[in-house]
Amino acid sequence: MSLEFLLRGAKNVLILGHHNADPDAVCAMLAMQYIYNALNPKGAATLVSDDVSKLSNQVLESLTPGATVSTSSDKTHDLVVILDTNNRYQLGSSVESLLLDPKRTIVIDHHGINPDIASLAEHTIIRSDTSSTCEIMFDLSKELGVELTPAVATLLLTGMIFDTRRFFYSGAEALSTALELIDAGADYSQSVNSLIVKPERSERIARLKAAGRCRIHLLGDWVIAISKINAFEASSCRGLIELGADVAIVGGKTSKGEVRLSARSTNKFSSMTGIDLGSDIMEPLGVVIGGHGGGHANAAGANGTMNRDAALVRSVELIRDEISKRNGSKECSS
Ligand SMILES: [Mn+2]
Repeated sequence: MSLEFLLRGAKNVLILGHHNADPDAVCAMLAMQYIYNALNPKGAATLVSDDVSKLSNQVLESLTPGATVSTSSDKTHDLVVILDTNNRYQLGSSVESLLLDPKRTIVIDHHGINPDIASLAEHTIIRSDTSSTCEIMFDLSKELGVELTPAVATLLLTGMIFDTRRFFYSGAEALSTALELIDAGADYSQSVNSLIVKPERSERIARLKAAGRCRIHLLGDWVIAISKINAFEASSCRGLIELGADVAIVGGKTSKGEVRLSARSTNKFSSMTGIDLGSDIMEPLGVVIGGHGGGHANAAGANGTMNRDAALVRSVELIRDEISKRNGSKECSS
């Protein structure tokens, strides 16, 4: 069944993004709503995410004041479109309950395919070699013959700039898509400005604390930094990478007793070792903390409820095992 057929035939579409929806997810959701209404002007679309990241809220306020992403829906939907994740656990528990039969569900995503995808959606557009979901949305708009407004083009460019870290993690294809979006009216400086943040004092303190508590493990030539903090785990990981780590893994514990692990690595680390932080490290650690993990080669995470400290110790062992599995037996020390 084609995407066009499904979108034209649905009266009330539920458009979902992953929990803590980032600008790629949120901008793709708004573009999906636009494309759906272009094909089906009488249709109603509801945008839902368990929660929207602080940066995404800033992007929404700056680019589309008035757009709403709800945390739930009490309407009856006849089609679900899931964007920027293909894993039900990344949706968040409150949103998971809104899911429909896989026959009535479409997934559009650029992450690695989750093996349980068939239980989630029968219709999938998964392009793992694409740098962002927004880039896929632009390709789909062309395939569907939907002309974008400059405002929607700006949203898609913003999602792309965010997910590629300003084209640091992308190839020529993403750059040429960005130029096409600019040709379609996207405002580059508006996109860039919507993403600029000065971290708040609390976040800067968390990053500094993570650096202060950091344990350094030297695995061959690689520098692995492990730390604990109770908030801003992902930001702390990025901070540790900027300080010089090849891999940073930070474990957090929320006041509700939730355990969160965040991991980042440099491109050099993943390309030279072939280690995928999502499938090789965070998936098994998700089990250790009594939850689920996954993500990208360079950026991954896991959520659970227990064993934070054991998981951090295990993370170094997993990386050590993966390195020696791949390149024989290089001596490791910590
Ligand atoms: Mn994305």
